[in-house]
Order: sequence, then C-alpha cells, then structure tokens
Amino acid sequence: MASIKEKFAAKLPSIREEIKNINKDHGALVMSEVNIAQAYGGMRGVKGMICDTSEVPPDKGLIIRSIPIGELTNRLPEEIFYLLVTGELPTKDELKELQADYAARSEVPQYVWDVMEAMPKDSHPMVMLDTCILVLERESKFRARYTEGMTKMDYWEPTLEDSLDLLAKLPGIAAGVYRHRFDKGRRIPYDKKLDWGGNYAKMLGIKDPQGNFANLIRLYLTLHSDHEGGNVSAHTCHCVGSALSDAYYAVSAGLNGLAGPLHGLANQECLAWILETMEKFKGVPSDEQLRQFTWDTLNSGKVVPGYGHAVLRITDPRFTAFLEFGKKHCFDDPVVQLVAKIYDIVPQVLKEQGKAKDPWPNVDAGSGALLYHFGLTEFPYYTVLFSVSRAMGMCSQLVVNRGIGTAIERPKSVPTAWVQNFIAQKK
Ligand code: CMX
Repeated sequence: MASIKEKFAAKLPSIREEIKNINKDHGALVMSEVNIAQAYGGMRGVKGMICDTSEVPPDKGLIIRSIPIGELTNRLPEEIFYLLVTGELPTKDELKELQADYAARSEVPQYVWDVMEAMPKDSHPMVMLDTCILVLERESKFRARYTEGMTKMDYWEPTLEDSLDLLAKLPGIAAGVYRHRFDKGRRIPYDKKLDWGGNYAKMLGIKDPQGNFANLIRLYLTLHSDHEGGNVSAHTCHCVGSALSDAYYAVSAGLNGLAGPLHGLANQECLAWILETMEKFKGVPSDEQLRQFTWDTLNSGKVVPGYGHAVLRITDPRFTAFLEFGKKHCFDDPVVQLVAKIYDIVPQVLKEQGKAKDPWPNVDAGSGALLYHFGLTEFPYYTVLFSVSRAMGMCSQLVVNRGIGTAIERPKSVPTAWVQNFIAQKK
C-alpha cells in the first residue's frame, strides 16, 4: 500500500529521466505548426503544451491516464484524483487512506466564512467560491517552503500538500457558499465516516432518502474532473502555476475562467434554456416546436448552450453517462425527458446551420436537468459543482508539472502589423 505522495514520489525519477531523454534526443523535432487563422482563432489545434493527466481525442472523448471516462463512471472522485496524479487507480486500502487524509484536512478556517459572509449577498456563487479559495492561500505550504528556500526537485511535494488541503476543504466551502447564498440555514459539518462526494452531497443539505442525489454528485465529480491541458480553466491554472504561484492562486485563477459562459457557466445556461423551452410551450414541446425554438435561439445571435465543443467531434461520453443516469433514475421527469428530446433535434439543426464544427452535446447538456430533478434548483450554483470537480484536474496537473519541472509559460505574441508584414513578404 502506498499513499498518493509515496506512489508519485516512487514514479517520479523514471518519469524525469524519460522526459530528460526525450528533450535531449528529440527536442528539435517539430510537432506542430501554427498558421495565422490559428493565432487569431484561440490557438485551436496548436500542440504547444504537455498534459500527462488526461487527453481528449476528438473522436473518443476524455481518456484519463489511458482509461476512457466511460469505464470510470462507477469510480469515486477521490479514486480519480489518485489516478490523475499517480497514473494508477488506488487499491481499497489506498482509497481508505486518502479518504482519511481528506477527513483530517477538511476543517475550513473561520476567517474564510467571515470573508464570504461579508460579501454582497447577491454576488455570484462562483465569485464567493473563488474568493474563499484565494483567502485560504495564507495556508499555502508551498509558499512557506519556497520562502524558506527549497530545491526545484522538491516543488511538487508542497504542491501536493496544498492540493490535498484545498481539495479536502473544497466540498465544505462549496456547500457553505450554497447554504449562505441561498438562505438554506446553518452549515452542515463534514462527516468523517463518509466519502468525499457523499460528504459534499450531505453538506449541501438536499433531501436524499434514496441516496440517488449523493450518487449523482459522485458521478458529477468524477465526470468533470479533468479535460486535458488546453481548455481555459486548466490552461489558466497551468499558466499562473508556471510562475510558481501556489495552488490556491492557480486554482482560483483557473476557476475564474471556468465561470465564463462559453466554458463552465454553460452548465447553468443550459438548464435555463431547457426551462425557458418548457415555459414557452407549457411542457415538453413537439419536435417541430423544438426545432423552431432552436432556430430562434440561433437567429437571435445566441449559442445553444451545452452543444458544440472546441475539441470533441462526437457526443461527449460524459453527456452519455449523465443521460444513462437520468434514464435509470428519473426519466418520469419531463425536464429530463426534454434533455433526451433536445439531443434528437438540436444536432440536426446545428448541422443544417453548418457553423458549429461539433453539433453534438457536451458535458453541460444534461447535468443541470438532473440536479434540478433532485431539488438543487438554484442554477447559478451549478458551475460551483463543476469547479469542485475540475479542481482535481487542475491540482493534479500542477503537481505533475512541478514534478517534471515545466518552465514558466511565455509564448511569443506578434502585433497585427507584424502579420501584415509577414504576408507581404510571403507574396
Ligand atoms: N450554438 C450556436 N453556434 C455555435 C455553437 C452552438 N452550440 N457551437 C459553435 N457555434 C458556432 C460558433 O459560435 C462559431 O460561430 P462564429 O463563426 O460566428 O464565431 C462557429 O459555430 C464555429 O465554432 P466552432 O469552431 O465549432 O466552436 P469553437 O471551438 O469556437 O467554440 C464552444 C466551442 C464550446 C465555445 C462553442 O461550441 C459554444 O459556444 N457552445 C455553446 C456553449 C457551451 O456549451 N459551452 C460549454 C463547452 C464545454 C465546457 O468547456 O465546459
């Protein structure tokens, strides 16, 4: 049996050696080129960074450490964190040890609550979450060790410590934000006998007689954990972390990106769109009504939230996992039925329109309807749930990157005048 730290430490020397040799023997090999359209177009498709925790082939979807996400849906989120960091799923004992470690680190300091409660009550829940994470930075072990003086080889270790501290406290903070922001009453304490996701569900305080809400939260946390390195949140976290800002700074920065409507906020926008449809048609619309409503959305200049992706070109397997959960546990709910209907209609419309490169649903298309079904109806909160999960990916990427010593990020930018000059020269 090995703790997450021992397992990573044991693997690190050979990983470092491998990367050193790759750089020494093949460092000059060109693995990607970039054209002008890509430079203006969000660097889409440019291979310019390394991420070892997960990859997203456009035709397969998320693969975590060589395991497709579809094969991980029955795993607990804390197992996924162990996998992301070490490349291996934990044994039963290793899992228990990680859960006990989380429990020991779970207490949220009072000053975090004081800051949260002093914020304007109508602040967005994501602002509350990100502020709480930033305030918690005073606990950073990385910053303390760096100030004392530590060798580059050791950077990963206090980064993992910070990550474990932060992840252990995150469900409590996120649930605290929910209960304060939406007047749900007193905070519910961490239950040291429960798993990490189960704890989050319990601390939110949603009635859950059958335990299916807790299972949904576990699934939700597992599915959103990581999505390779180039998406806005992961990349922001990596970029900030590359300056040796600690995990609190870096994760909080990444989550500020997740709060954008084209990224994690689509989660809340998606349910809003579904409910708007239900309201307009006084229930589940007919196929034709839905087709027209989709066109109306597009013609008004809006995107259909939950559809399309920067990398994927298939139905997101994470959407499939949510839809399966919905069909199994709550398909009598018209909101969940509408998710399935939208999946029948929207891709056809997006294909007809011909703009979106990926007309298929992404992870955000169905999760909100499920949360809504179980009574978590405050959809401005949904991106906070996404954040608790995505913090695992961001933290694991930070740990791995500190382990292998990735450099501070500094891509070269050029002004438009340079591009015009370059074009003239080519002519
Ligand atoms: N509805 C309407 N139009 C869409 C669309 C959608 N769902 N998806 C893409 N398009 C449009 C784009 O806006 C773009 O239009 P313009 O040429 O007028 O700018 C065109 O199709 C081409 O875009 P693309 O190359 O297919 O997609 P991008 O890589 O630029 O953007 C994404 C990807 C996710 C931002 C986009 O598909 C989108 O806005 N989807 C809706 C929002 C959403 O669900 N976001 C969540 C993604 C998952 C996540 O990160 O959490």
